[in-house]
Amino acid sequence: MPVELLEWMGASRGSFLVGRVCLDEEQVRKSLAAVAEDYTSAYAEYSSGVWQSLMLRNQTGRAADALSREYDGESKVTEVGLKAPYLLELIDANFDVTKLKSARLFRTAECGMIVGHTDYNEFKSGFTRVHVVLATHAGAFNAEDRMVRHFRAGEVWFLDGRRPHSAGVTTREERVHLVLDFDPRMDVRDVTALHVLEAGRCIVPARVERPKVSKEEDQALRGLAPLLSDFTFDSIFGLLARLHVLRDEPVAACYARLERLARERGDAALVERARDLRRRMLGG
Ligand code: YCP
Ligand code: CO
Repeated sequence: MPVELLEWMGASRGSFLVGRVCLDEEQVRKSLAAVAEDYTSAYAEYSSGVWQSLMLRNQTGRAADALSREYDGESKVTEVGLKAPYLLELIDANFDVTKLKSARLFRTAECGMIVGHTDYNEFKSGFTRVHVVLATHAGAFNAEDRMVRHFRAGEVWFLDGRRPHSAGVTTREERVHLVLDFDPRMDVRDVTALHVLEAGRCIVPARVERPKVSKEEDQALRGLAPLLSDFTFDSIFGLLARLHVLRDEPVAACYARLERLARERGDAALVERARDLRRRMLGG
């Protein structure tokens, strides 16, 4: 493998706003309604509450192949993709579909989220990943490292999956992203149409500022240790996993907090369960 490619693969640039697409809101609404029953539970182990995905294009053209895959060659439209022609056209009009490996919808609602994780741990190279915001509202967030952002409708983002990140909604209302995985050797700017890059030039990303965790809050969270058990594990983790959305701390801090509670509880099996969860979400 050429040195440049190796270096590039190891490099992590952080996510950034790439551009903007024009959306026909009525058409978006129709497409999302047409596929509303087709979401799968793929990657449910990463979710806390409602977070779902579905395949519009992938290697096989079968939506039931709901996990992402590295492969050579071009993607095929799935039977679910055929129900949302506007979204297929949106992709064709704004991106280089010949370099596209998959097109998915990521949906989150009902105060659900995808918890802090890194992508591509199971892959050799991963992908050049782009998010296009189709339907959103003020309660939708995308977090990365110590930063929380609000992505607006039509915005096109390069998502750096190698940094710990989370996403979700703080209200019941749904948020849907179109997620495009391109050949990892491609730079995001080379798979995105010029008019999309141009349209994004003057957009200032929306950041969400949060107060620090207060001493009282920190103590209250640590006070949960006696209540931690197999029974409460997911519920307590669900709270810790949401903390960085409300308070200024890194996405990945939830795992250290959870492990600390398990240690204070004095339960070796719970400590191992916390460590195992961290490894599965963050890799390594
Ligand atoms: C993926 N990674 O990269 C998945 C999506 C979170 C983990 C869900 O396709
Ligand atoms: Co991810």
